[in-house]
Amino acid sequence: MRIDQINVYKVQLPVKGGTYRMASDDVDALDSTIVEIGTDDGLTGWGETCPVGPVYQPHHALGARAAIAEIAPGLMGAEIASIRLLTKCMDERLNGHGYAKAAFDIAFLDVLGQRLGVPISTLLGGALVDRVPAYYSLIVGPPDETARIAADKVKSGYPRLQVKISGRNLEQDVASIHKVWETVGYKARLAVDGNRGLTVAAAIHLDRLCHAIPFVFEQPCNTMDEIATLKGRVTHPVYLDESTEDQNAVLRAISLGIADGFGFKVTRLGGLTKMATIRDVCAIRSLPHSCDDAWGGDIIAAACVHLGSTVEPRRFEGAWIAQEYIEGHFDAKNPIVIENGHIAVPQLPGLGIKPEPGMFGQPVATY
Ligand code: 0XW
Ligand code: MG
Repeated sequence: MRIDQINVYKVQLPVKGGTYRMASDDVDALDSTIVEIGTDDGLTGWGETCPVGPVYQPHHALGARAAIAEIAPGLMGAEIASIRLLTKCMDERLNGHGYAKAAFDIAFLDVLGQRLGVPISTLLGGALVDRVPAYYSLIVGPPDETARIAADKVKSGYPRLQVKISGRNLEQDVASIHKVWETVGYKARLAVDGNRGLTVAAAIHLDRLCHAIPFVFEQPCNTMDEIATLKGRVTHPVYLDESTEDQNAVLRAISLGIADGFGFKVTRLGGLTKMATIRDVCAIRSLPHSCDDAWGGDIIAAACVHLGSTVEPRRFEGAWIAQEYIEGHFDAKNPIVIENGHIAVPQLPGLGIKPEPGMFGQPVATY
């Protein structure tokens, strides 16, 4: 089963319902890169990588396509059997650029799953559940409005909420956290996400001003080194998100003892295969984590859900997918949807979703 064609598509995903507002950036439309791999025995596999704008983390939509252009010719004719060999082949063409390689990794697993007649979750070690919890991310907004949406989302079944903060004065951030807590209480677990935006001083102040509210403090400051200085100075558990730039960064954070958990992004860690390794490392240290990506349609959503289903539920912080912000689906027959705050794990072979033929238009590159 050899690769005989690779198509690359550029897909514009406008944000449904208005601007998505974070500390680092406001986004209105995202540029997703999709790869379609064809094999000589007629199978097709899909992968996707979609940075949430150019500022959130060091990923760039055009960079993804440039990296894919470097890698793709070297994959032509390659056998889809050993993911390790395919990874080696990609690494020999291009150093780094894990978020672009991730799209191929997902597509390889999609093909392999179809070939073997099993869902990707089985290739990743096996699902423990048939649906995974999602979480809802409350964008930076006025405290009352944030609390109102929080109540709504808890009513619709979300077991976890992430309150985005920063990029404004501390008083408003503290008010948002208090209002959400007063409104939802223990009905949902809470994360407060600084998206790299706070100084160490602001993070310490915020921690003290919200000391009795049980939340995990996600990526409060820009760098891992700044976050390391919070150890012993804040009372809330600290999670790393953007700082987990690759597998080595995760190992560093664990060995320094500065992370109580993680917000993981599949593409940032280099794909499902690399993230499965990190999942197992986290299991050794009983560390909780999510399985998300920064943005993307049904392909990336399916990938997150497959991996999420293999994580021990007591440590699983949920899968964030962009479905609430995207009009329609890539696969109208088997869409990845959040129902009652949870997402069913696809049961069909491979990813379990197939984009409608022709829906992405003409490829921007074909090999
Ligand atoms: C909530 N997310 C998973 C979606 C946005 O891309 C940001 C991200 C995060 O937790 O930082
Ligand atoms: Mg985050």
